Amino acid sequence: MRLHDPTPKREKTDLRGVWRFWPDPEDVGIGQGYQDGLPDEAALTLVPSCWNTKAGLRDYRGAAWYEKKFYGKPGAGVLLRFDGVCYYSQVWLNGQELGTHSGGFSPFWFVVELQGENRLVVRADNRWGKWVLPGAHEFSVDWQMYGGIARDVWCEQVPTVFIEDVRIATTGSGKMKAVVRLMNRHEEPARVPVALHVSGETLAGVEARLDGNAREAIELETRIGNPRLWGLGAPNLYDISVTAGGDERRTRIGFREISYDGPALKVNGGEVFLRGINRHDDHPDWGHAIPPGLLLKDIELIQDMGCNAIRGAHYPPDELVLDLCDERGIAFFEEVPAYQLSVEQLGSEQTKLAIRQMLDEMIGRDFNHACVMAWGVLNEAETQIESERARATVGELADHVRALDPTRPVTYCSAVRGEDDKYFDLVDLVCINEYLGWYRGTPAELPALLNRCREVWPDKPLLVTEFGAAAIEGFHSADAVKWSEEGQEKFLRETMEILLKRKDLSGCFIWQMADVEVVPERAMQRPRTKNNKGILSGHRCPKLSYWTAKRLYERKRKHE
Ligand code: ADA
Repeated sequence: MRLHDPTPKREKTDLRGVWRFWPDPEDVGIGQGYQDGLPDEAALTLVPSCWNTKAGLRDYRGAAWYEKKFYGKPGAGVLLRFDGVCYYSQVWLNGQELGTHSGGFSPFWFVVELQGENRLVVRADNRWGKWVLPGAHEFSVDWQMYGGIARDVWCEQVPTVFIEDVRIATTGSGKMKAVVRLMNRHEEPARVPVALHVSGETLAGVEARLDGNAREAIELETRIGNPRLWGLGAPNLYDISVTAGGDERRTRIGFREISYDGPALKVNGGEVFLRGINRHDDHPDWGHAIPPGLLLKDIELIQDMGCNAIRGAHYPPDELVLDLCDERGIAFFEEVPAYQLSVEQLGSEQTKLAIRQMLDEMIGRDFNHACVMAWGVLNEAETQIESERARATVGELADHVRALDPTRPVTYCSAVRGEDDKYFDLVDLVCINEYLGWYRGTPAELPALLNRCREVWPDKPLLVTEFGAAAIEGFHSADAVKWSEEGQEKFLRETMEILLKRKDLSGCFIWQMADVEVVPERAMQRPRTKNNKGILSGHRCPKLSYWTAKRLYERKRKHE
């Protein structure tokens, strides 16, 4: 669900709702012909949803099948879109395979012709392996590997020539450059007028010529005078419409400039301090398929505690989260799920290509969101180990992001303290995840560590993108022992007092907003099979540390 309709002229069929569902632990479905219809005894389920929130399937990792019958206009050309299927999916329509997709957190679509009565069948698979990142070692992820059609599904009628994508780069001086990607569905060549409208005023136009069954990218440049800039806490957005013949795409943009050519991160020329928090798209009752109202509540809770930034751990979130951040002037640090890769995985061609695909899809979906402040290509890979192939991968991924989007910094998050990391010279920001006081040492060691980081990397913005401690909700201790709410509060207070005073930091991000479910392999490290470092419980009930974080972030905001 979005805050605005990107394609208002297209007649849509919403495919959310009740589908037939059938787990396939023996993975025999294709041989049994499930693509032509599921077994009669198939149960019902809701889409979007994650099967791990269904009784008896919490840790099911394998294939499962979905089926939906729906009516359409015979012969109508439609774009059939999935916003996210975890993690690998195959799709059939009326018995014909449409294709596959790898990756659970980015949209994919097919352009097809409908019949009157249509049968849509999806095979989803949440095992990790050759097609799925993050890595494939035993403790691969510190979240739950949910499976299922976790985000919205719908189809929308498209004309012969339609707009596939619109990306608009802006500057703080009001310049805007739109790249409009068109598709011609017919074998006959076509000509269509393409125009760019800003807040209802037509500012640029051109006639596009397309060969039969071809795509074409059109560039439209224009400028508006004295734009109301988008900034942290200043959510000035502009409604954009791009028309191409009878089709229209709408988006919202912000005019702003992010600069990072020195030790400070700046937005519209002013230094910023990101009062951040890490947030998973996770809920104990919904998995990744969090209803819109709860997503809104998350953003309200985050804003209410004085945050002005969110890091999307560790994958692109439901796009509604970005709509809400655009509208509230909250910065978003977005990354792909390339999580704790070994230096060997980092050096493998297959891994690089998989990360590249995820970057293409993340940036393709979210380019126009004013709130996105940085693109992250890795989280906690073994970047303390020098390797020519790993260096080549990091360099190529960083350059690929810059080619896709020259307007934002590219980075990765490292768990090896900045001074020991070998590849930060290849990216624009130094981002370190540091748990002094939880996994080792004490918060009192943090200033020296940050000083060394600053010495090694004097000319790049420095951010602490994770710091945190665990607390089992409701467990209290007069001695503030580990795992108690008092212990978490003490850790957070001591650490935030240090971080929020530093003039050489561009931000810090608490790990993490809410407790999240994790894979069973982590159970011995993660009591209750949850990552308990939330300052909220999984059901968003504040722990003691929430109030401390709120107090300290509010104090920081008032002194800005
Ligand atoms: C890492 C990782 C997080 C989480 C955290 C923790 O920094 O990036 O996903 O696992 O550690 O809780 O230890």
